[in-house]
Amino acid sequence: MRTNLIYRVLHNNKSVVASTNKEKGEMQYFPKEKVVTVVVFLCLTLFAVIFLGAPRTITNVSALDTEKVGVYWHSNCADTDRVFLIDWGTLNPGSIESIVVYIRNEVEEPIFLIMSPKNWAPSNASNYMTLRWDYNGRQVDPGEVLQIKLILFISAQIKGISNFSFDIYITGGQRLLGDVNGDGRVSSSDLILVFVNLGKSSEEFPGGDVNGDGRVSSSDAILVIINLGAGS
Ligand SMILES: [Ca+2]
Ligand SMILES: [Ca+2]
Repeated sequence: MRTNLIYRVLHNNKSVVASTNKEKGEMQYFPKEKVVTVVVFLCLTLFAVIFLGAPRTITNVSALDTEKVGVYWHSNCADTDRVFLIDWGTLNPGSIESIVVYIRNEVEEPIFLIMSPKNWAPSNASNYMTLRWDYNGRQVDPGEVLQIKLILFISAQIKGISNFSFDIYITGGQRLLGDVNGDGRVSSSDLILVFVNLGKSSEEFPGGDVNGDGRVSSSDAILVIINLGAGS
């Protein structure tokens, strides 16, 4: 087995690194500059792997599933503009992506919008991503079009996932009492929205006026608390 012993010597008035082959008793000389370059490269690589980690990006596509509403890329809601698929592009951990769509009420009665993500693949992807929208909870009349921003939050702690998908289900229905953000269930997120919008009128933030008295107040927060956990 070949064993090398590395040590520094003075050779022809230049500092060099010498390698002694114990088996053959030969002395080999290497320029100091080359050895320093290799050592620096290895140190930088080690630093990058340990402290920066490998570059991480995530690709993602969402299919759109709708009932009672149509989702379009533009406000004129042409049939050729229907949104069937949302490509979120390349995402980075800790980033936020948003996409603007136009949602039209396509039934003959006023509705409230309900949106929920589903069919996460892999299933644990939902631990690291949150989908929200800026729908303010107002009633949507037949044929009326709302501009809505869908916002995807990617956790900085995401790991083990480089590619995933989920579907976005958007429908219309009756308002579930206390479901301020229109995700079909009453949760702490709804309570936070009420507190953030306290004092606003129902025109400014319709979803927060749970009891319909025209203003977002602590009474609405109480109703949300009473209904916590309702919905799917
Ligand atoms: Ca909710
Ligand atoms: Ca109220």
